[in-house]
Amino acid sequence: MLQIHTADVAHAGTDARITFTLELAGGQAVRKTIDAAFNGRFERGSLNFVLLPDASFSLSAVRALTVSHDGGRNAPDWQLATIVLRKRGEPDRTVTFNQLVTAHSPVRVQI
Ligand SMILES: [Ca+2]
Repeated sequence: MLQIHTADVAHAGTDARITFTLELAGGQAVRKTIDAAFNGRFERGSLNFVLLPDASFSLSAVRALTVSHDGGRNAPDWQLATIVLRKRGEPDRTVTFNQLVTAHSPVRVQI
């Protein structure tokens, strides 16, 4: 599961379609796209939770996390603070972004 914290500053939120990509040791990737307009998600200062389609991997196998969005709807630029990788029985892994994610410009953080 991803626990995503949007920064608490003006215009931080987004309603775009966001894609999260986890790169795993061995070269596999796990990808999930969500609609940030749904149900008030990904607004300023909010915490949102995203379930991954394949949760069979260990968090320790994650090598990089990439976020991108399609620039959809109004004011799509997204001020992303942190993403915490969480899985039962494993320690959390916190990935710090603290940057603006703009349309079609994926932000990749190695962890
Ligand atoms: Ca939103």
